[in-house]
Amino acid sequence: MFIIYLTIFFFFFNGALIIYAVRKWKRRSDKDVTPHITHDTRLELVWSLIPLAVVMLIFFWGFTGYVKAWVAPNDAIEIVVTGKKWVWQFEYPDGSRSLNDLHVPVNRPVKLIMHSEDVIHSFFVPAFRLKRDVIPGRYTELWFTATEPGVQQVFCAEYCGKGHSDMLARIFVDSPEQYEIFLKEGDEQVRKMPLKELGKLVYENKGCATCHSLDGTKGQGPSWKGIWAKTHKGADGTEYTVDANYVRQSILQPQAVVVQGFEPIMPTFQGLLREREILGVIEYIKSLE
Ligand code: HEC
Ligand SMILES: [Cu+2]
Repeated sequence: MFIIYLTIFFFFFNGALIIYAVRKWKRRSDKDVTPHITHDTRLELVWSLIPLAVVMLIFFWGFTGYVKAWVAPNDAIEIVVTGKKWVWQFEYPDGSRSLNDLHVPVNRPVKLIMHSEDVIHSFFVPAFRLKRDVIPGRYTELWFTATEPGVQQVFCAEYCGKGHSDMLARIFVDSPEQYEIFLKEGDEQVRKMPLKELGKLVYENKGCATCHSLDGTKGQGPSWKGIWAKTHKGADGTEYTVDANYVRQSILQPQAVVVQGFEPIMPTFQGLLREREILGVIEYIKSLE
């Protein structure tokens, strides 16, 4: 606003000076002779030093704002953000983790320390006017203070492959009490939702959907359609039955048994899914005829 008012002032001030000069020194007759003028040191100093003072004021004012926008306060909560095809993973100061759902307490500065495990992603929170690249082999940072409880959408804003548009996360701005409960027990959904629905939610929100289909089509991973209680073959030909223990093992140690015809590319979800979420996935797979 300072710059706008300054600009409006000088627009009218300069305009008035021009009109005044044009009228005062108008050539009135052929006898008017334009005097030979070289310079006026006093005037030149005035029109150099005053603008210099004004732009210096704008510079330092803007610079302090810039530093404030980029350097997190010392008491900020530090959360490590990992981007990987095609999920966002968050790790909190107490070691607990979450996938695609970032919980932060309201009115506390939060600093995100971000890096990527594969290609360049970009952490974009339109509601907070925040966007920054997430790069393999280098940390980038963002910080913010969320001032209203609620849920905000996060996008990946750097094209990173087939699942790019599904690389979504949400920021839950919690009250301090809700945040403490989240750190201890997981969010409300994890604690209260019926298992089957929770499993569906895990499937949609935790990245399973980028590799596993529900309709029988083969993706990067096998479809989940109708696999419950069936006997499948592993890469080395050994047979196994899809039951609760097997599904649990597939989630925590995906490389223990690699399904025949697939690459061992499934990442482990050890520490990323809570016990109840794993039970939910089991119930959900059971329900897929
Ligand atoms: C990057 C792709 C990818 C993601 C993401 C992924 N998986 Fe997988 N998954 C695979 C592949 C590939 C296999 C087959 C090879 C293997 O068993 O390791 C597999 C196998 C499985 C199996 C065994 C299926 C069978 O027919 O025997 C289960 C169960 C499973 N995944 C569950 C999950 C769950 C739950 C999630 C989400 C929390 C998930 N996967 C996320 C790629 C993925
Ligand atoms: Cu991405």
